[in-house]
Amino acid sequence: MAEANDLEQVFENKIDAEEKIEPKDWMPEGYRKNLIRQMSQHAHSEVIGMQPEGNWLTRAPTLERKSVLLAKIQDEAGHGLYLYSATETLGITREEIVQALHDGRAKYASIFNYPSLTWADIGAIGWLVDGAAIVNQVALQRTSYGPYARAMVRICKEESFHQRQGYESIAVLARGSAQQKAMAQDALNRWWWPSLMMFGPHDADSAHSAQSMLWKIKRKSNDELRQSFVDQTVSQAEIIDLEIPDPDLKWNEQRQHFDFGEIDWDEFKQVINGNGLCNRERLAQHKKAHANGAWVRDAVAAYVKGKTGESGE
Ligand code: FAQ
Repeated sequence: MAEANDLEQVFENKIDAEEKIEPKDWMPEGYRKNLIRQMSQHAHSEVIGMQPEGNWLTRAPTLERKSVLLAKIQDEAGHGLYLYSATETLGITREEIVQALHDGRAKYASIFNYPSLTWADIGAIGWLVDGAAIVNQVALQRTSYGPYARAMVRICKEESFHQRQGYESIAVLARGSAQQKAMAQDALNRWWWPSLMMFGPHDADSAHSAQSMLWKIKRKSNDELRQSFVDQTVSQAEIIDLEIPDPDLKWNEQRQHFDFGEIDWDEFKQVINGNGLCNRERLAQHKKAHANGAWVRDAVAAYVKGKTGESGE
């Protein structure tokens, strides 16, 4: 018992001293489980997030736009892979992680359950969805678990390029013909509120936040991050002469932040519980792609076994 207390104390001291917790370090079971939950969901988001963008690959308006979009989508796959690998350092297999997604036990970001209806949506995803993701991920570079923090450093660099290419793409539409501008505005109208939902419930309603903040898994709360995103995005919309679809949005001199309207939390709950516009389609597509890739996993396992005599699974 004394030994367990000592281990706990060493862990707490490291957290207090801003030292990273590494895979071989002792950690409380709750810390490990919470990290597996958040990191695997983050990985799933990166991978499922490829679907709404992939929808426009064959219809990108120019070869250059297509190349950029293809590179971006491949980056997202890479982010998923770093994050799956980082999650595996916590003692769970890739197979178990993917199974949890397929069984509906693991979530992925609500935003990817909305459809990408027009080319302007691709700009909006880069500008708003990657923009929101970066705000969160910059804070996560200082998360207490070493492999997660290190994965975030590279991911943030790439997301930053994604955000800029999305903003540039929607800016071109916004200063184009009246029809193109209307398409850009329509995309902003549809993606704004789901982007704010990406930060999760209000702090007071967030099941995991208090403990995650104590363990320094999360460095900023859901509401703090959401506020930063709103504050930085309002002027970006102004520059390209698009209007944020929120009549309650206004600068608050006293708080030195923008006030903004209330999110439709019923819609949020519906989406995270599997009833959004595209939940079924996204999961079905993932299951299909996973089944189609079984031969690759089998071939790798057979190759590793042939080389080492060990099972490659
Ligand atoms: N969607 O107690 P909290 C990207 C769930 S990457 C779905 O506040 P927590 C790149 C939450 O899991 C975007 N579920 O939870 C890209 C929990 O349910 P559980 C992904 C949500 O973990 C761009 C319950 O509600 N980024 O976009 C959402 O402390 C373009 C209670 O919530 C990350 O995942 C939601 N929005 O805080 C790719 C960042 N919000 O698990 C392609 C890492 C909450 O008990 C194209 N994750 N829930 O069943 C985080 O920072 C946190 O997990 C939060 C939620 C902030 C998302």
